[in-house]
Amino acid sequence: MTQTPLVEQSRHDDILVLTIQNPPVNAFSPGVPEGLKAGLSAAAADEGIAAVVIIGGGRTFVAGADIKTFGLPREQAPDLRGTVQQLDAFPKPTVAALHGTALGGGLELALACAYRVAVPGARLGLPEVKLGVLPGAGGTGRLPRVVGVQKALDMMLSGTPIPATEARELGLVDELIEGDLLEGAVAFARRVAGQRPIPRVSERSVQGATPELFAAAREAIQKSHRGQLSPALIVDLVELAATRPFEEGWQAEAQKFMEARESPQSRGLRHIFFAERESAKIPGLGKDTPLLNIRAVGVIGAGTMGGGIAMNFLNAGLPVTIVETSQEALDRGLSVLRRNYESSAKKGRLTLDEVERRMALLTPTLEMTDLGGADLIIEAVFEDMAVKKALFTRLDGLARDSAILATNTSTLDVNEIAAVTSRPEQVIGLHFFSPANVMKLLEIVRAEKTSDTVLATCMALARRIGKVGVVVGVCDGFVGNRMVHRYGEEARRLVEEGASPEAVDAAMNALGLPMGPFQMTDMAGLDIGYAIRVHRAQQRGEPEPDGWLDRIVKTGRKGQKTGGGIYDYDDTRRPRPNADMQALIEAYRAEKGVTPRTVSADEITRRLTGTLINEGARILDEGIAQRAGDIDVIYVYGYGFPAYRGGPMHSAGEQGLQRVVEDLKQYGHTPAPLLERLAREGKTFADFDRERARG
Ligand code: 3H9
Repeated sequence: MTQTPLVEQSRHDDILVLTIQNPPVNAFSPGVPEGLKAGLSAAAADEGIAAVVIIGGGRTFVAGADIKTFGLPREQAPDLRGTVQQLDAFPKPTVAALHGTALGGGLELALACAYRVAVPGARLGLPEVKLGVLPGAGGTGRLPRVVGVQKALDMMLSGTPIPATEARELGLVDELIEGDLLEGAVAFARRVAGQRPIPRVSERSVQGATPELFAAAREAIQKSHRGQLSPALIVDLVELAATRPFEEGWQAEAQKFMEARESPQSRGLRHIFFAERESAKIPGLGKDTPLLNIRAVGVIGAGTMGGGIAMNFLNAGLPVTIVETSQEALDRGLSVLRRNYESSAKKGRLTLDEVERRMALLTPTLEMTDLGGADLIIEAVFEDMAVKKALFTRLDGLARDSAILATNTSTLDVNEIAAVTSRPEQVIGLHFFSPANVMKLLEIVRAEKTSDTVLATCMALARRIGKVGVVVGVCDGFVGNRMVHRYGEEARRLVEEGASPEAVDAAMNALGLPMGPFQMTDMAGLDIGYAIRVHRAQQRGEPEPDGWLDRIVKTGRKGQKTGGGIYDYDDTRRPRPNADMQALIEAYRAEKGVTPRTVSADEITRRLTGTLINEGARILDEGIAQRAGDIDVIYVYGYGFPAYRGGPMHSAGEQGLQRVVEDLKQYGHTPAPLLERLAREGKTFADFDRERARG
């Protein structure tokens, strides 16, 4: 029988098994459809074959279409739809045998088979929405025919896979196989081989469709997927599936899939998908770098940051010793932590038993010496170099020799901190983002002497606690805060020139950021940014900062925590303009002789993203970030930059770098040399990443 290298054919008496061998995730790459079609044709022609089993080799069934081929012209894309059609019309029973993940095109392939069997640990889903596309190989038509409209919409709009056990209850899986999957699937195929008619999902009717349900789904996605294209297309297609013949939906789906695939939103989301995976790779750090075993963690400081950091490890089942300087601060920290868990339990995300299990892993103490058993100690104390140095000197004396000493500083020089210890190779920055138990980003700050083992251990640990770890170099603010600092400056300038804080925030909200710069400032606390500006001015020998925002801080309004800052807040924490603050801004402009002008939303977004891109280019050039993609990952996971715009550096490519350069010049900024060079050469930051990877 003809075989392609990606699909193996093997005969088990009267059953033909087609094994997809395309590691690591058996994506539907070129060669897979050819192999499957050849196998199916062979099975159809061979009278000795009664049924076909399709299974994935290695760790998983098919994890979907090959996303790398999404940039190819339509004619060159692997023919998943053709394969699905061949399966749907196949004259003999077909059985999809699922393990690992059956995702996207993988599940669509399985849905086109007559039967599906799975190991209990398998997961099934249609995650296309996360890539800005929609199920494009019959998923929008077939899934509602099996699990009903509501469940199908839930699965497609969330993109979250369901366990095989649930899929069995829903009828999406016909049988769970407890033992060897291949053996079980072949036995199942033999049992159903003679059954006629062959069940075909496309011939079923759709249950549970009402106009109200679709109206509710459309309303819900306005909130959950604000500004995104593909969720609305998914709802339209499921409605079509529910109200029109299967064939009509199938044709419309092909067209809408291509529309979504070609969209800038899908390009942005695909970029982030690959950039996130790329960011886990550190040039020069071999896969065989030995790792330290982290069995117990110490956290210094039980404030908002320390408590949030501790929760990450407790959630992952790691014991944490948390240290404070006073009983009162310790008690307060612990009660906040408990309240956080209890509120998760109220929302049904945790059981009360689990709350207790996690709390039991926590040891509160006032004694620093109790950290002697920890393999990793993270400090989250006041942002002051003298305080940190004294602390690290002390830690060096009491921590076990192999322990990693980490600082959660967001601005200070990690090299300087490391230098006070006798083990600078064990010192690293672990910069969590607030709220630390929620935000997915972890900037892993590699200091000059940080060892490969410590770095690799921290990267692995990030994964273990569900964070996206991105390696950055030492500089003031590292990547994220250094860029946000410039962004904040530009936002304040916009207000000075005439824009209202509300207009600035609204423009960024419209771009897809959940918070604009001033909403963010009010949440973080105005005093935090002010302290940094004072510190910088002192360092540079400049006069005390006295911008309009500094003046607001001096009125005592520090943001949400004092009930108001730039804005007022009601119980729902919705910002409302405050007349006194508006008057303060107007008086400031008058004092500076500024005649306020109208600033358009377009100018606001261009200037703010432009400053991010410009600082990002400098960071990249200096090697503080390894790749532009890393910067994008930082901005998406740490600052809420919409993933469907692919992060600031990717968005620069979408706009054209030349335009970014022109904008910067128009508004009085000097473009970074790297940005200017790439713009001149007609390149993007992705080109730069490729250049750097080639060395
Ligand atoms: C679709 O199916 C469209 C159809 O409806 C219609 C078509 C007409 N393609 O994540 P990992 C790579 S849309 C290409 O680190 P894990 C990944 O880049 C698709 N490559 O492993 C990485 O490469 P590298 C719907 C892919 O165990 C390596 O595999 N499907 C794909 O943590 C390992 O990945 C999805 O959206 C792919 N589809 O997680 C599923 N998937 O080693 C997307 C992975 O070079 N994938 N790679 O860095 C995932 O969610 C996770 O990768 C998965 C494994 C859960 C499968």
